[in-house]
Amino acid sequence: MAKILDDLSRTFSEYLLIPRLTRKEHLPRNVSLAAPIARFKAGEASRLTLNIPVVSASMQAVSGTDMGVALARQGGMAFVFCSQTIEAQAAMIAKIKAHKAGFVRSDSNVKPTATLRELLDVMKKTGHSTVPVTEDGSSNGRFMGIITDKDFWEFEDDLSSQVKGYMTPKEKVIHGTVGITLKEANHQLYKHKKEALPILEADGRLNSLVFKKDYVDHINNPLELLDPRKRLVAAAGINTHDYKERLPALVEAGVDVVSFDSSDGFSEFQKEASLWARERYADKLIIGGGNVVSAEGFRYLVEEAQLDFVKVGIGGGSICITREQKGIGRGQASALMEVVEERNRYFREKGVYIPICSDGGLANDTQIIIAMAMGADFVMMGRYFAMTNESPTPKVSIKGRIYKPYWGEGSNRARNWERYVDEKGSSRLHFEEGVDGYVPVVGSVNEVLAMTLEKMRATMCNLGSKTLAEFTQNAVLTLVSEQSIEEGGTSNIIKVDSKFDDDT
Ligand code: MZP
Repeated sequence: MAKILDDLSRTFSEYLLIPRLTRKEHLPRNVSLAAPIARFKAGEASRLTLNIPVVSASMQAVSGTDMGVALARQGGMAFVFCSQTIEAQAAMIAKIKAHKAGFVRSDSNVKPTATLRELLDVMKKTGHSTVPVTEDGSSNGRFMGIITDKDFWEFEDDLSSQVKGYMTPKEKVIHGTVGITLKEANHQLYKHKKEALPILEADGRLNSLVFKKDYVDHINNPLELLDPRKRLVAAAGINTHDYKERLPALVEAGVDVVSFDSSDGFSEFQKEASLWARERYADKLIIGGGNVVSAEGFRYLVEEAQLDFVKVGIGGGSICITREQKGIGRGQASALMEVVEERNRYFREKGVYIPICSDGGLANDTQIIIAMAMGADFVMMGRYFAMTNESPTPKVSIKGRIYKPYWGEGSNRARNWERYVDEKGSSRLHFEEGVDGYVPVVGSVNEVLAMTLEKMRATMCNLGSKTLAEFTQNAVLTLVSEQSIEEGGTSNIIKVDSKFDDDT
């Protein structure tokens, strides 16, 4: 006979946190939101630590290049969607990795004999205003000089003239040589008040460039998540069908973290794919997966599939109809608490800590905070990021308000993808597990995250915590009745913004 669990399937909105002693040092500015993302042994550290405990979902309407750059600059990461061709996904990862670095390989270069018109084409194509001039026009050719958009006037100068007549020649260019530290390179930029510093190899060939704007960017984004080569960290969703081709392409493009994207990850498919990936890339990559909603599923993915982190959540996503369609899933709070308990048991037994990601169904900032308090190491969100300027969808105006389309990876809109290929090779989707809709536009990633993280830091102080680990340790939660939820809202006043609620 089927087993019936004793517990009710509970959601985050059914809980509140009880404050603990706030000491004087518990100030938001003293709070760290650092979160591990890769399994680690007791006493050691995670191979990679997120600077904020937030990542974006591997979805077509959420995580493209712009999201990858924006989130990594804030200290998190975007899982670039895998429901696209391998080439397109790898190109997105490559762009994120190329976005910024201390030492950037130049991807716009010209020969000294190129015309200004050809130079302009390069500038317009790449958006770069500083272009190194090399003997053969390659990124590693003999360095001859540098030309910027300030060295000529597009509408005054003869565009058939050659670059060499306008460039600053090598003798006059302040440059560094390979081996220079980033700090020293930035100091040179400062000392000579330059925008870019070419770095040359001993034989005079161009190696890379260091930009002042990258330095400024770094100062403005102190939490940005960088790899050891000072490039933004990039993450990607993968599937259990084409991983043997997709993963090598993503690794080649520079991906740092991958995660299996599946509504039900408790499967031999995920184990097989994960072991294949670990065998080849365990030293290069952090490999996560899921999703699961039970202790049993978690153990399987940790012990059998050897994953670095495990995602929890089935059917809670804002666009998800898996529970209605297939009858599988679990309230996100119940699922998370059971998996966290199992994770802690596993840590006590084996001395290995497995980070847990709470994925989907986070409807507001409070729920993100409750998920963290319940023991999630980080959260994954789709809708939250679909609403930002950086999601890869166009803005649309509906009845005078600005929206963006947002659709599930299991919706008809995403149906032509290989994750839905049946055994006969047909790409027909049998039934939908996700819906297609619109979400309001709320601003840029850094604007919305700033508010969410400020609230998180404040709540952590209320619970006498300076780190997320302390926060979970100190958390005391209470179940709330429907009446107390009502009590928690405003009462007996007419809200100033109530007119906005009427017509949404
Ligand atoms: P949310 O943040 O929009 O509530 O949920 C995002 C999560 O929903 C994703 O990370 C993924 O786990 C899940 N998802 C994506 N597509 C579907 C679907 O079409 C889905 N059913 O459930």
